[in-house]
Amino acid sequence: MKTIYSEAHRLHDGQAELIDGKLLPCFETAQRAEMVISRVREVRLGEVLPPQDFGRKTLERVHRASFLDFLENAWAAWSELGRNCDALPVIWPARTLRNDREPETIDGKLGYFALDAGTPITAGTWQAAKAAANVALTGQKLLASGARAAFSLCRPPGHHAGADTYGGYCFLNNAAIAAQASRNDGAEKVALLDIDYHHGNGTQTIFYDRADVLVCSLHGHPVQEYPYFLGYDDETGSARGEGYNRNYPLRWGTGWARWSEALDDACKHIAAFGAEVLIVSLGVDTFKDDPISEFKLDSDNYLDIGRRIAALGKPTLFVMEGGYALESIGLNTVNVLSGFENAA
Ligand code: Q9C
Ligand code: ZN
Repeated sequence: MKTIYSEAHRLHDGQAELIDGKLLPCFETAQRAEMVISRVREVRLGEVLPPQDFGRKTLERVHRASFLDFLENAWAAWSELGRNCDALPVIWPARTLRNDREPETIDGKLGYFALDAGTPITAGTWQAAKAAANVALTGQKLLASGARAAFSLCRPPGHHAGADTYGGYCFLNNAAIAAQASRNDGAEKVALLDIDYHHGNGTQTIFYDRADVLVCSLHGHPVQEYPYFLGYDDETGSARGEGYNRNYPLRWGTGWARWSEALDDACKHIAAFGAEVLIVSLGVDTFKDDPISEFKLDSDNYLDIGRRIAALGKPTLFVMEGGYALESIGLNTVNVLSGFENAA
């Protein structure tokens, strides 16, 4: 399987995130992607290709234009104020406040578009986020021209980003952008399987009222886990999209037995849906030693995940999402891909 990778991810290099009441070093680091690409090379998974540039129009099929303008200009506006640390928000439009007016100044804009204070914007964030979207789109193009599978090694990740929101270390929703591109290239039905530890709130909301993109997500239960305010199992879609969103919220401590049962159920629905293309939001923060997560999968389980996904028999694009256990992120991620290839 081919991997698409861009070194431009290094341009996004956050110093600190607000976590446990403290500004601590970011968990989402450049080293993550370096560990994954070195494992891809070590096992000779296949060729490693740079992304092509698909331009802003492709992004606008998923994201609001004013949001893209914000991401493009946020660092300049922030640094113009003489601030040389990362940009983080300090207030949000919570209940009782208006969320229909975008403020003019940067502190207002940050709160308007951000989900959390864990997602710093740095000088190179926009360049890196665009490159990650192009990495996803280049993988999608390989499928459109007949490849059985591809691995888009995206960084920063994407599944928490909505049409006009960023957060959870995500800026542009790489998987959603690829899913939409598949639709525009002629696939009538696209399935999106999100196996990152966290609920893919951005992906869910982007496709929530649509019947052409089925979204299934396995994740930490929102009563216990980030992003807390979405991801329950009664969120099944709206309007024409009713029945085309499926959530599998799982409690802290979930191990392979319960997790794989949920995966099999999601796969059954994807098979019944009759998707022409499968996009997998591939996070490996479900790992037992992940520093911010509470599931208990081990490294061999990832081989099994790959095999089960391969059994669907669909053209499959793997899009990198989370995973923060640096020493194991390469092994676990590539195990999914090897498990898929050895079964396919
Ligand atoms: N106490 C992804 O995996 N912080 N994003 C959670 C936990 C945000 C993770 C704090 C985690 C976002 C792509
Ligand atoms: Zn995650």
